[in-house]
Amino acid sequence: MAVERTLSIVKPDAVAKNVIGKIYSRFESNGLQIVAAKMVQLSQEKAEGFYAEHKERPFFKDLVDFMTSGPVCIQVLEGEGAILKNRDLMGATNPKEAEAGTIRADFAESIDANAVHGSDSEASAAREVAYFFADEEICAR
Ligand code: RTP
Ligand code: MG
Repeated sequence: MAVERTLSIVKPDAVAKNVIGKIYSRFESNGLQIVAAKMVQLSQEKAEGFYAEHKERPFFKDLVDFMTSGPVCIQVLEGEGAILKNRDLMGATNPKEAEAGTIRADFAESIDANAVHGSDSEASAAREVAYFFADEEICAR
């Protein structure tokens, strides 16, 4: 399987719950390496641009309000099959439907406050990594 990079975000609810380390630990113990990381307070404009694919959806405003409600941790994860592996570790979008042992089952409260984001395809991973990180901010391992 190819080594991939994917974009991950620990969302404001999980940062507020003080579980950044527990979430990072899930990545590290499942063969994913953190090759870039930063904590930021997203502006409305930055959050809207990030979730542009959802701008016509009824939940768009709530999503942007939530993502700007507090700091987030943004990281690039690298590893074999990293994109799908991260999505598997995250669990379903709605934590009520997420499999036991997944990040969302263990740390998320609701479909809005669902603890983590992860790129959902090779194309979105490439776009999302470049949206938040310059090449020189990613540390090859
Ligand atoms: P994410 O992009 O944050 O990793 O989440 P995802 O791929 O699992 O879900 P996606 O369909 O991309 O939706 C982005 C975020 O919008 C919120 N959402 N709310 N009320 C709803 O029906 C609804 N659907 C999606 C969720 O917070 C989701 O993470
Ligand atoms: Mg998504």
